[in-house]
Amino acid sequence: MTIYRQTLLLVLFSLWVVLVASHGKKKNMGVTYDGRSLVVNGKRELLFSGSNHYPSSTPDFNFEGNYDLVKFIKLIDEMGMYATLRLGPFIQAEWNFGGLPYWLKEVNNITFRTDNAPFKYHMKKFTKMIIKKMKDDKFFASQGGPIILAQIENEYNSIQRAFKESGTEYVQWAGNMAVGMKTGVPWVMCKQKDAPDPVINTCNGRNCGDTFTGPNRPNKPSLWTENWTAQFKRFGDPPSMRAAKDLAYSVARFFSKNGTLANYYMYHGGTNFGRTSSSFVTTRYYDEAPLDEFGMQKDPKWGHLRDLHVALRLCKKALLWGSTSVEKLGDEQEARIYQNPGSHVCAAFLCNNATRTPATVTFRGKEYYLPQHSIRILPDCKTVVYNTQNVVSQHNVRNFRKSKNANKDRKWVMSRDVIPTIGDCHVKEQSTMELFNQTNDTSDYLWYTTRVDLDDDDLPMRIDILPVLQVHNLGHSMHAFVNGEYIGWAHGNHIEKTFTF
Ligand SMILES: *[C@@H]1O[C@H](CO)[C@@H](O)[C@H](O)[C@H]1NC(C)=O
Ligand SMILES: *[C@@H]1O[C@H](CO)[C@@H](O)[C@H](O)[C@H]1NC(C)=O
Ligand SMILES: *[C@@H]1O[C@H](CO)[C@@H](O)[C@H](O)[C@H]1NC(C)=O
Ligand SMILES: *[C@@H]1O[C@H](CO)[C@@H](O)[C@H](O)[C@H]1NC(C)=O
Ligand SMILES: *[C@@H]1O[C@H](CO)[C@@H](O)[C@H](O)[C@H]1NC(C)=O
Ligand SMILES: CC(=O)N[C@H]1CO[C@H](CO)[C@@H](O)[C@@H]1O
Repeated sequence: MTIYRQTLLLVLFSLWVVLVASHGKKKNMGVTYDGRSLVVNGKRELLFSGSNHYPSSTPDFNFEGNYDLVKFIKLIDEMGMYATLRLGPFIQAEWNFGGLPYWLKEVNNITFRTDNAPFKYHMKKFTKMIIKKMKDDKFFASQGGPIILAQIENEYNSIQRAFKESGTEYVQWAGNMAVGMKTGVPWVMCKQKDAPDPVINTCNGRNCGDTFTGPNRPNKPSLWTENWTAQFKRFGDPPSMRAAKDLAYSVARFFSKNGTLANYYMYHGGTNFGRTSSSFVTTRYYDEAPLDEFGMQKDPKWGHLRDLHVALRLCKKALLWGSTSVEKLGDEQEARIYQNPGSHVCAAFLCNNATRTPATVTFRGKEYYLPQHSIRILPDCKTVVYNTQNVVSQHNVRNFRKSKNANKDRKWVMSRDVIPTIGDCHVKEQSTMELFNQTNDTSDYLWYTTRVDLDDDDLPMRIDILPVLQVHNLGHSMHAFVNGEYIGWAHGNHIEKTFTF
């Protein structure tokens, strides 16, 4: 288990364009980039990509027993897709301890994710090990394999300030360390404005078309490494949906503003098996993604995005080689145009940013009706092939039936816990010890026992006033027993973590 966590990678695979690109004869010119896009085997590319945490996938995709990353990358290659290797080692990913193994916490003098020698030692060792595994099987595009991009760290900027200069040092160190691995493919750092050259700083977010401040050098492309297709759920959360229309708007907007790669997070949801989850996160992980927990299409999201990708691909030449301009069409309406002067290559995005009101605009002598919060895509600057607000893809519903097969040999097992007395406790301390530390992250349960001797003077005189047991701890939930008798339970939630019992 520990070894597995250590090698958990977030693998993203790209769809569509990629299928075409890799069906030709393989060249291994590797991957570079310019101010427009990634340059794969010598050619600029538009890339559509979807995140998948393969260990959370349905059983026919679950390499149980070995969690075989190598096998997974091979499969991606066989399917004619590319991969982005986001190797962390801290990956967040709503996973125990963000993917870091428990033992790392016990390393002498370690401080995670900052300019700290023990942490850097282990981070480098891990990165080297993964890169070697990938190189041994010739998985990098520079070796003829499917990996076209790699990521070090993850959204570090959310904690960077707490570490002051040491945080800044660490970012530089991490970027340089990764580049030093010589993979022949570019590295990215997401949400990291100060990513050191030649590492590309990329956007994570819901509306990168409007929120991304852009690459930190003109010779780096605009890439979107995480865009929520919904939101992961925590126990007690209301249902979370992100409408297909809204998602399509954001992606179209990003591509209308120099974007050339978008990765959906998640594209395929999954299941948190066993204890593989972070606190309060539900077992069902990202079921609202275009491919649900079971790998089935969720429509219209899946179809509406497919149609969007087709429309964007029709604009490929203009997007990758055209020069950009903007034409104001109204207060909140604009056209974003990619055009090659002196050629017929031209693509336009007609955008209505008003959230409530539709508008009719005139573009190059023709009238266009733009629903509220919508983008129309015109791959020849004349013909509308796609409108983010106009969902033509069918809605589907999912039904569940009991599976005879799955329920055939089911065996239920019951076990009985012995309620320990103080004499049974292995560790005796004056204050409660940390659970994570005591169990080495092998269990979420731990008995804490204390003994309080009361004599008659301690007990209230009136029988309607009961003694109060107060437990101060940072655990998530508690079952309480007094004199071997169950007296009740209490728990916190992700917003209000503490509770009083
Ligand atoms: C840990 O830090 C202390 C105090 O800075 C130092 O004395 C000790 O040698 C360090 N231990 C290791 C294993 O680096
Ligand atoms: C897109 O890139 C061009 C240069 O290639 C630049 O002039 C323009 O400002 C960029 N647009 C946005 C929205 O970043
Ligand atoms: C579009 O509207 C949003 C909020 O309604 C605003 O934050 C954003 O700046 C607007 N973008 C443009 C290009 O007008
Ligand atoms: C728990 O943490 C303490 C202090 O950091 C350490 O000395 C001890 O070895 C840890 N316990 C286990 C079981 O690892
Ligand atoms: C946790 O790890 C420590 C040190 O490796 C070991 O002594 C202890 O027995 C382990 N405890 C559990 C509950 O696995
Ligand atoms: C993972 C990630 O970047 N998530 C972002 C998705 O978009 C929302 C809204 O912009 C952000 O709050 C999340 O951080």
